[in-house]
Amino acid sequence: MPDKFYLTTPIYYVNARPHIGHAYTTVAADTLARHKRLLGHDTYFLTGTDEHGQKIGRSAAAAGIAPQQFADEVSATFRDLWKRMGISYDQYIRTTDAKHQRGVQKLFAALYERGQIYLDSYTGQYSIGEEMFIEGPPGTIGPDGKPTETITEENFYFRLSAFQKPLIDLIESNQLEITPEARKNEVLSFLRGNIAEGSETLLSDTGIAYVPGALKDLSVSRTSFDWGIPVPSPAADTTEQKHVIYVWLDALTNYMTAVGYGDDSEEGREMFARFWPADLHFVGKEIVRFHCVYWPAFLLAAGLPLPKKIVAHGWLLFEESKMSKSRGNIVRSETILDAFGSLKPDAEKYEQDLFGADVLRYFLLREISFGQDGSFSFDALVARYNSDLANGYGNLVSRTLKMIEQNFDSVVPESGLTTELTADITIAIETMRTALDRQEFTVAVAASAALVATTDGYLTANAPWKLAKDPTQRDRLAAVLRTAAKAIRIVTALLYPVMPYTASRVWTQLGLGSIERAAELGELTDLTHGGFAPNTRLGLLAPIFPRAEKELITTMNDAEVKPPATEAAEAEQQPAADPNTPANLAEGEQPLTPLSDAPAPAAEAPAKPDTPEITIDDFIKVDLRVARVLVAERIPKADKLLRLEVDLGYEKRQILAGIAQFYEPEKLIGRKVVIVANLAPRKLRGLESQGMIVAASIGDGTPALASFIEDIEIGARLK
Ligand code: ME8
Repeated sequence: MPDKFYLTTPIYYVNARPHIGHAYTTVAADTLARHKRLLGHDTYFLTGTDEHGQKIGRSAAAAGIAPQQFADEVSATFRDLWKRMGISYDQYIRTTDAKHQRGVQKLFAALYERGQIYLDSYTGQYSIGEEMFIEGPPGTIGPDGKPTETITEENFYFRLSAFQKPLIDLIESNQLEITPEARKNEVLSFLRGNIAEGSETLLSDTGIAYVPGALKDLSVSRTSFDWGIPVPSPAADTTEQKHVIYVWLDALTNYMTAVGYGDDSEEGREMFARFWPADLHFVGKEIVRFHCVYWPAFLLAAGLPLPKKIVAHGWLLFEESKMSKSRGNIVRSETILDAFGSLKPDAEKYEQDLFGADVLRYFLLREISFGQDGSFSFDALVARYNSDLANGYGNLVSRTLKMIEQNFDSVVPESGLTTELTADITIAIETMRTALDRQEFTVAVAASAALVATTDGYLTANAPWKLAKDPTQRDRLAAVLRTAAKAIRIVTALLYPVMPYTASRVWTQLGLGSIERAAELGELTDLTHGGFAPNTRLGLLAPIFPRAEKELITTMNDAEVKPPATEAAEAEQQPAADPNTPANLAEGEQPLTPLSDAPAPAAEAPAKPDTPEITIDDFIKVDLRVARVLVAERIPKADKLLRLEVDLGYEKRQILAGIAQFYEPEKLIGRKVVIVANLAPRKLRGLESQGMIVAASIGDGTPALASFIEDIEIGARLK
């Protein structure tokens, strides 16, 4: 009996309705859940909504309704969408559920009783969007691109600092597995701290140096608002103020409360023993730190088992930047369900939705390399649909089945089963299943597309339409069509976790009945066995993937009404730029005069600089452009340099910047910067630097990267 498999998506904030970024994670998890169920695992798939915290409280206030009602309404839009899309979750958890709140209070109390939480007071800069304290002067621009607010709070603190080495050891040894590797390294580099010249270091179990004390204790309660779970006794009895539990401690705990933590009934205890620890948490890359540092630390501190694996995917970009409501570059899944559903005018509404959902599922998993950022566009969606599904899989199914209908009276021919394509089929099964087990969705779906292409090639090479005209070739015709039908059966079973609705339609047309039933009976577990029973009669044939015309692109574009820029009320996750540590410049380079409105530290007025006057013609020679950091990494043996790859929209560049002592590379990824784009290239440490990053020089020369409050598109020129 295969093991149990418990997998989760992040629980989504209810400050805004879902967009296809949320669908992306959910679809990936749903596909994996279906795959695991097919293989017979005792699978449990959890999703839900994150409903507490200041961000939600403020959104509710802006909407003029009570937070609970606001959460109810937005949470329902997620559930409704998942229903339309046929998402097969086993539980939809809400952090306002009473059982969740009980579980969170139980964890808080357990941590307090174990001495892992203590009371202290703190004044600092608080990012409302990120729900976290940030180091920096007042008005620092937070990771969400908005100024922080000064907040003094008496808070409960969690002894996160005590878990620096245990976490490093667990992650380095893969007991806590993090993929992809880049995300694992990002977490490790955060945990190890900034190793500067002369800093005191210790060694992890695998012999890697880290800076002790780099991981600070974490504030885990708030008093400035009350939309959250109250801190329970006995901790609550030690303070006059009313504290609510930090929203991330609340939210992360959902993964346990969903499976019985905090439910002391026999049923609750059994469920917890059956499913905890989670086998896999899917997350977007911006919330890796919460899942790979805070969450395991809370669990270690409470003496509970850790999740086995955290898989972080990249971002869906639309019009070059991360899809988010505040940027107005949102694509809703509903737009795609409606548009593709319209290709099936005779189907019931729920079937139109499931069909549209399958198209979206296929596209997201096939087109966007899992783990990396990928651009979404309606053009690409329609192009991929037509090439892979209408012309590829759909056409293969319809031409094979039509020939069986015409030549064998709709009965899958029995004679002449050949061994042709057997090797290709075996490879497709192995590649697809191994890739799904590794969450390499792109590889998995490509394997099914490869088998479609091979089978198509097989038909073209054997030209059954010619064989059909020659009565002496009847056996050969039977063999060719049976072989093709066999390959289609396998492709369809393989695609079932990816496109459950269309796979079930093809399965019926193949005369195999209900694929859901076959799956339940375990008939899809070992695909090398089984097949067509004698005299299998095809079902009713009908086109599966009608061709999509160009107008569909216009329809979808028109459906996405862009909100005005002022509707930028929503805070969304960004790669955490470090607001405390501005920075830049290649080694030895002079910083330019500040070009951004980055806040200068409060100090006496600076002396007027004695720089020579230039004309506008001189200035215009400097080509300053906005670029996005795609890659940021340290350079071995160069303490000060970071190697960056930036995207200017029209091209990508490598830039070496002397900011390694001020910025952690992973915090720069995704950030927009200003570069001098027409600076002559030069070599530093054997690497070519193709430009320079612009920064203000503050205090004793600490650089602060130029940035904008507005969302500027990459490639934009500063003049
Ligand atoms: O972070 N591309 O909720 P959230 C890809 N409540 N994935 C995207 C995306 C995009 N453009 N936009 C969103 C939270 N996502 C917390 C989580 S978990 C204990 C608490 C997906 O509503 C992706 O999975 O901001 C990302 O991590 C998640 O939605 C963020 O959802």
